[in-house]
This record gives sequence, C-alpha cells and structure tokens, in this order.
Amino acid sequence: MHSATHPYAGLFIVLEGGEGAGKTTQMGAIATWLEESGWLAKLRASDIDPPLLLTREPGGTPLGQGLRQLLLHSDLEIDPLAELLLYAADRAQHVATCIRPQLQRGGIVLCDRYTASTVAYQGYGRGLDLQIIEHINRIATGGLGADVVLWLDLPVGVGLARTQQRGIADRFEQTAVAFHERVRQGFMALAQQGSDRWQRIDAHQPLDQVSKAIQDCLAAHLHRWFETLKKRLTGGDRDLP
Ligand code: T5A
Repeated sequence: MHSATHPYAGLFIVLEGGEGAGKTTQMGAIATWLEESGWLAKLRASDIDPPLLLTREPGGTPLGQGLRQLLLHSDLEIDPLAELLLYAADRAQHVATCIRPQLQRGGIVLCDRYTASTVAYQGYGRGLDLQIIEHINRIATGGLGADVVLWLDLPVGVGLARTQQRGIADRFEQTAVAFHERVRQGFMALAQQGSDRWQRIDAHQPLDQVSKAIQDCLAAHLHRWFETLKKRLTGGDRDLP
C-alpha cells in the first residue's frame, strides 16, 4: 500500500543512522541499483524528470549548504535550541524547494537523514523536549513524512571508528560516546514505535551484504508503489492535490 504520509505520487525514501553507519555509501549503491534494475528507465518512460533526486540534510539546498557549514564546521558556540531551529530552517527550505516538488512530479526522493535525526540527536542526544521537536518537525515539513525509513544500525564504537579513519572530525563526531549511545537509543525508540515504514538494517556487515538487505527491502516497496503510480498517471492526477 502506498503510504499516507504524503499525498503525492512520488516515493520518499530516507536513510537514517548514527555516525559512520554507511548512509552516504549506500545512497550511491541504491542509485546504481535503481538504474541497473530498470526502475529509473520506467520512470523516464513515464516522463518523470528527473526520476531520482539524491539529497541530504543538512545541506540539500544552497541555503542549506550555508547552514551545514555553520552547524558542522564552524567554531561558533551554538545553543541546543538554536541548533534545533537551524536544522528546522534547513528542512523547511529543503522540503519546499526540493522534496515536495520532486514528489509532486512522481519521482523518487532518496534522502540522507530527515526528521528522525532531529528526534535522535537534538531530542535523545541533547535532551530537548520531544514534543517540541515533534511540533517543530511538523512545522518544517508541513507534515510531509517518508514512505520508507531505512535505519542503518550498528554499534556506536564501530561507526565512530569508521569516521575517525577519515581524519578531521565535525562537531558531532567530536562529541562524547555517551551522546552517540543516546542517539542510537533514540533511533531504536522510533523504530519500536511500530511504524511499518521503518526497517532496521544491520549495518555492521560487509558493504555488499548491507546493500543486498536494502535492495530486498526496497524491491517490495517499489513494486507496490509503481502499480499505484501507474494508476495515478492514467487518471492524470500526478500533481494532485
Ligand atoms: N544532524 C542531522 C542533527 O543533529 N540533526 C538533524 O536534524 C540532522 C538532519 C550530519 C550531522 O548532522 C547531525 C547528524 C550528523 O552528525 P554528516 O556529515 O551528514 O553530518 O554526517 P553523517 O550523516 O553521519 O555522515 P557520515 O559520513 O559520518 O556517515 P555515513 O554517511 O553514515 O557513512 P559513510 O557512508 O560516509 O561511511 C563512513 C566510512 O565507513 C566506511 C565508508 O567507506 C567510509 O569510510 N563504510 C564501511 N566500512 C566497512 N563496512 C561497511 N559496511 C561500511 N559502510 C561504510
């Protein structure tokens, strides 16, 4: 069944997880698989252009790139509430100018982090009130939720060790391990809230096994979604409401 988390014809897939979980790596692998397995060709044949939007938070828009620089790579002291609102500003711009238009076109959005990251990092990690976060997430997104959330889960120490091999650490990678343990608890709590849109992927496996688990999960979603999309296109309501 096509999810009721947004009214548009497109498919919204989000990758979530802690530091070094492999999201960026798997985004590329998913894009290649979508091309090679013919899904993007099917969308092009239906005049959906572009068929796939690869994006991320923070930083999926020109405004977001400036915010990302402030949030992750500046020496400025940022109060937790100000941090929350900066992520929300990044998201509001991203949804309005990138995500919603792509879903209205009937295309696929593949996004590295979304609202769950705010719950996990600013809520469980920083300790901000979860109801306030939920409210701000709703304002920033206009209620637009993902159809599929792939949570790449692995032990905190393993993820941080992967990022440390890269050299220079950003603001969050420098934060204490206890913070990242709380973040993982946050993702776990969201996954346990029972939404069938959430799928835990064991990210502590070799790359190709992680990719295979993701593909198995997405294949089922894509088949169901494409059947619905075809009906909508035939009925001419791709852009509605
Ligand atoms: N944030 C974000 C908030 O606090 N609130 C919010 O609302 C939002 C949206 C974003 C930061 O902002 C925070 C969370 C983050 O701290 P970012 O740079 O986008 O910053 O950080 P990450 O999303 O964490 O990106 P990372 O690059 O750190 O992690 P990835 O993308 O999950 O991992 P990836 O693919 O870069 O892989 C890391 C390394 O591991 C290797 C890769 O080759 C790479 O070297 N690797 C593996 N090695 C072995 N086995 C595997 N299976 C591997 N998969 C990847």
